[in-house]
Amino acid sequence: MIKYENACLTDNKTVLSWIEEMAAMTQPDKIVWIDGSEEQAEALRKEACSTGELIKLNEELLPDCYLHRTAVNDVARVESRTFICTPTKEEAGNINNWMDPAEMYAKLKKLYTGSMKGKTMYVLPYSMGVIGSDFAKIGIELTDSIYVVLNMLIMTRAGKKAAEAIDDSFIRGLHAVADCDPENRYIVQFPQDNTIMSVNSGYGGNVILGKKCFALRIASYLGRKEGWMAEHMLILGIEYPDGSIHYVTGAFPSACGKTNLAMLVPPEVYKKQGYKVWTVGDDIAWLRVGSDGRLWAVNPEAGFFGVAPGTNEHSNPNALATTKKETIFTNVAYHPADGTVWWEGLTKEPPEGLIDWTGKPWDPAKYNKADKTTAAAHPNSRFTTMAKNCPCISDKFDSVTGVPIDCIIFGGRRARTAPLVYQSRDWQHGTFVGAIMASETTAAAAGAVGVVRRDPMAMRPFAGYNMGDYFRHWLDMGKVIKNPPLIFNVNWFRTDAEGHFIWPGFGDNMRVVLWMLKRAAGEVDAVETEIGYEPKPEDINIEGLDITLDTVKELLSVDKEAWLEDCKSIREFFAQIGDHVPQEMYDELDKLEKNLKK
Ligand code: OXD
Ligand code: MN
Repeated sequence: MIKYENACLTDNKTVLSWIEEMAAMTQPDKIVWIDGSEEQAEALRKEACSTGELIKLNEELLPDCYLHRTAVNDVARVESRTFICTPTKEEAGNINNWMDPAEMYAKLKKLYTGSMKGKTMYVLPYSMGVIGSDFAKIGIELTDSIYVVLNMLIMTRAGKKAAEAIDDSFIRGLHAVADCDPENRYIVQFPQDNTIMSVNSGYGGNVILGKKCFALRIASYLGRKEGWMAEHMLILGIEYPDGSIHYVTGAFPSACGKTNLAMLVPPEVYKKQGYKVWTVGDDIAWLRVGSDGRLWAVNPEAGFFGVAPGTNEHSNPNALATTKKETIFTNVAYHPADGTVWWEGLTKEPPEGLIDWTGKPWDPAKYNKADKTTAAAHPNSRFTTMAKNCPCISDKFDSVTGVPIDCIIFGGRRARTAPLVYQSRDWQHGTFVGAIMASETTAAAAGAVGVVRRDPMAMRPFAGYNMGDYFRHWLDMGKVIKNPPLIFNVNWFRTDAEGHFIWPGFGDNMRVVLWMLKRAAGEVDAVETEIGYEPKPEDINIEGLDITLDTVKELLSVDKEAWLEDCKSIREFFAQIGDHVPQEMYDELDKLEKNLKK
């Protein structure tokens, strides 16, 4: 029998024997249950400050905020070391890394054995979703990192109440920092075993197991099995002057401004009419069909794990305001003179005397914008912050039913191909529109088109099973959603011949979202094009903007040659996914090509 340092929060035998087995393997000195109390969290923060794991920031300027630095070789999710270990490779598909589960368990066992010697194992029960709601799922993360515990306390609903809701279907997560050896770093999902194992990393996305590992990879697998959807989507509510609120979800690959859209500030023209925006989620949506036949969404998380660089008063004042208290900053720059933090883009000029994200004095003279390695904050530096502190958090954030969705928005970063917005003809076409999502790097100054990365529904790194079967699940869901949301694609990043962005973006994206909501309400006509329905240019409100109707026409133009080229790359990508791609996706592709060649 193992000895717990404090009261055990469950007597569930499956849980206890799993903890026993994991403890026998990792051999911690102590085992501590995390109860979610402020006293325990505060004691852990103090302990982490005493060892240097955390640095306490200025209590006046940033109350209850801390800085953490990861190892320099451990600063991002590592897709190359992330595995989906299903019994057969076919179940995981060609897009995921796969290894035979028995082989992977044996490999991991070696890495975990004795890895917690001299350390404490924390047992953290948590819920993704509001405890007690139909959506909620319970997990337990075992970790040897206080940083992980404190992040999970922000990002999930963790502690005693979650422990009370545990049953045998709980998701098992084991995390050990071990030697933080990148050559032996593994982030592994065993979907059939409800199990996540992460070793040799201390960085957010690899170790905050409730987030990508559970709420997307494992949950997408469970969603398919149980008839719901786990998606990499923000959830946003738009309040009209009459007080009604209409909700949309949006899936975007990284670097497309997803957190900014989730917390957008309405342009003046709408603000003065009384429009407001409410954030339900910035990263993950769990979606179920309601008894009214509509699709309902919850955000299973309790916090935001956002990218810091580029966040400022202009780009995202709501996110910035959220980080002003009870926040953990990871790999940002430190300003010892006043105990605050800084990152590129926070202010025009950096304060003097910064310590860079690696802990060394930063020399601004050596900073070169084009070379990210010279930055004071790591380009993927983060804030972990509480949703409840967000000024525009929705009052439905804690709702057990979630919110009904009128529109699903897909988007990517395309210099030329995708127009500002288009609507799919129906659910099947909408699934295709999501399946062909892509983002490309743009050499902005030269206007050159960069490399295209296909990222279906922004789920490429997060689908817990074969991508072809994931498309099939979307099609199947379409058959049971009687009143489905409309599906759109947007591109905020269209450039002119000189490579300048044409659309202002940020809060002005609301102008496009409002057109979508009008479509959903049947209040506005659209023009049928080769790729789907587009707005009449005059239906995009440009009042107060520095652009003309001609610019909107340009933003909506369809470059048939570029699209036909794109079709070739889509066909190659579908071939890469393999023979699980549903025939319906090829039918849509054929139709698109035919339309473009007409
Ligand atoms: C994230 C990501 O951190 O998508 O949200 O990478
Ligand atoms: Mn994400």
